[in-house]
Amino acid sequence: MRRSSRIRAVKSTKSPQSKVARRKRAKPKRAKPALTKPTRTKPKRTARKSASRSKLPIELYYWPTPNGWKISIMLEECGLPYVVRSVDISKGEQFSPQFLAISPNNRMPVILDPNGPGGRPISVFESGAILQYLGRKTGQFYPRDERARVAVDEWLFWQMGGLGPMAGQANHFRRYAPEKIAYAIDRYTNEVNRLFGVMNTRLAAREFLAGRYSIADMACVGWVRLAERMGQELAQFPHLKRWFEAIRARPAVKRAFAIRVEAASAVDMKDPKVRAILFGQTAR
Ligand SMILES: N[C@@H](CCC(=O)N[C@@H](CS)C(=O)NCC(=O)O)C(=O)O
Repeated sequence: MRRSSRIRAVKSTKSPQSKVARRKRAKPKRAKPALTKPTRTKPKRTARKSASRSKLPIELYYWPTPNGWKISIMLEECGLPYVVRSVDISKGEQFSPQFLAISPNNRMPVILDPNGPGGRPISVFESGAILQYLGRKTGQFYPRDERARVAVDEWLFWQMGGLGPMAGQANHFRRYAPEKIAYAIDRYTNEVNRLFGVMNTRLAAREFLAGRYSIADMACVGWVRLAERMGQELAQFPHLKRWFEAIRARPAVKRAFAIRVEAASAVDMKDPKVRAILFGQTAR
């Protein structure tokens, strides 16, 4: 398994919260501070606590799909230390109570940042919210200037509400549906084709979707990577192809795409047990 130098481990996520909980439980009891300097005791301890938290890596709850890649790309681009916790969605790990506590929609990706706002831990679910959070945290790939930020948000939300869901449905009806329903296949394949065309037009006059490389590009690139599965030929979209090749060649993106989760390569989407977990979900 090839790993980024910044990634410490790929671990299963039976208990996403337990690490934080353990950390709290394991904290040794400190001796009561001397009474001579009572006012200095608390701020000193707080500063020490957040300084040690700032050294802890971000935990990325992950499975290798376009939604997962968005976040591994951003973490790699920002040079943030992180560990990958695999969430085996083919085995139903997304439904464990511990995971639901940080991801109420039972979907990955999720991040757990030990050094969140105020120096305290925070978890974030929904890939768009995670990208914005990391962009604000690091000041990278998410401009502060309001006009530039609006442009990034437009394309980020365009991906979240359009490209991602439509590509997901195209993939489902083309590859996983038990019957080949021509109407559904055409509807979603055509819609992805239209959306690729929108990107292609946008990229005719710009290097990246919002001008400069940003979280909006990171959100979209994984879906373009899987163009064939959605019945698309990149040759039909020359500007999109140029954009995709430029992003794919970035060292951080190469590292993110190189993260291997062995269990994911072994998943058989024809296995009735896997299909029962992933498809036909209803309210619980
Ligand atoms: N809107 C969510 C979508 C995430 C999503 O759909 N994740 C899929 C994998 S790509 C998942 O966790 N699926 C688990 C399941 O279907 O039970 C986001 O952008 O974070």
